[in-house]
Amino acid sequence: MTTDDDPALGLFQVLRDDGSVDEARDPKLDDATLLRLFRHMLNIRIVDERMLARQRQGKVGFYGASTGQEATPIVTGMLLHERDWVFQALREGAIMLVRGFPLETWLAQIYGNDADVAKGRQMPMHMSGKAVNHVSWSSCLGPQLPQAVGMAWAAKMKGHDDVISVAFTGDGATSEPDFHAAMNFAGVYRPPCVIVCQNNHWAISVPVSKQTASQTFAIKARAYGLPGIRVDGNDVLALWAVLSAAFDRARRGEGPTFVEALTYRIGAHSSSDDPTRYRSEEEVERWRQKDPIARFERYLRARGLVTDESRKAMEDELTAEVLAAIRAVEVHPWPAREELLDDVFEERPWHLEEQRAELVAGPEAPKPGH
Ligand SMILES: Cc1ncc(C[n+]2csc(CCOP(=O)(O)OP(=O)(O)O)c2C)c(N)n1
Ligand SMILES: [Mg+2]
Repeated sequence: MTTDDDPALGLFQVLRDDGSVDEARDPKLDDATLLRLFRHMLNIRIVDERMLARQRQGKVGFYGASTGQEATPIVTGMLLHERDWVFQALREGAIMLVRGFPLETWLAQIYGNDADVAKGRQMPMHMSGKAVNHVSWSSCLGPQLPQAVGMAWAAKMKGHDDVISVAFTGDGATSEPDFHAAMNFAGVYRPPCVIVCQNNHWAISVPVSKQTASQTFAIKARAYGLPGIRVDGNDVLALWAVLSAAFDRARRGEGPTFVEALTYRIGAHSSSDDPTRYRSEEEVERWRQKDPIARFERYLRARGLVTDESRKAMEDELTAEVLAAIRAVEVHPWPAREELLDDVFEERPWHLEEQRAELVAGPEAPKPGH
């Protein structure tokens, strides 16, 4: 077997750079699905641009964009069923939007205001939604992986045969003990889960060459006894083929899969990072040429599904929707401060009563936007 024939060492691709496809691997999606994929990708790119600007204006404290990495979360969101579970890392929040979570409520998490389902108690970009079975990630890297494996295992034990869970990790988080614990449990107990590594080449300033000596991340799966497959993470059609096969396999009770999606973080790690300190503009430019949205757009144009006019109309419409949602969310006040100590105990013990009384007697926080 050559490297290219080995799914853990080769790179599964469908879309060529010129917009043509590998016919043998093409998942042959219908026009409406192709356009929905494109629309969702464009949407999160616009959200990211606008929210990074809001962060610079001091309206929100922190933001982590998925620019350049939109394809994996959008394809995942489109493929999942209503009862499936998602355990995201930093850059997969858009899955919630694809699964029908309202943008305004999603944004409220970033503002931490009273429209946030988590009541403003999480750092920005740690969104969750019970309505879409989406679990917030933890700022410390890795815990979402054993959580997802446990969730799938629980579903299996309860006989919920149609439910799968999907977990995400970055390349950097594969060095965390939780990654290895999750992969080992997945291999041994074979719950219906899929673990996806978004290999974007960097963990803040640490390159993949300092993260692992393995030939690829996908090959790590072999040691744990589960299939590993390496896919072009900037190729929407390849992701569709690989992820749908992995999800179906889990759904059929045939066990977990580990997927490495090769991609690149075009922007900064987060609003607190300056990537010019550790990587070259030439490298970024090389990856800009592989932009997943532009590449998919070339394919859609070649199929006659996107024209200059339809592209502009879609972008204008999405931008108007995003700006409307931002305006709507920004009028919300902070959560009432007396709520801060709710939900800890069923009945508040005396020491929390005391702290609550002190909190309420103290000075008020400034209103949002000031
Ligand atoms: C246990 C732990 N160590 C370090 C950090 C600081 N940190 C936050 S994000 C990050 C890089 C993560 O890289 P990767 O897993 O590749 O994900 P990416 O940000 O590239 O999507 C680091 C080191 C942390 N949050 N938790
Ligand atoms: Mg990374």
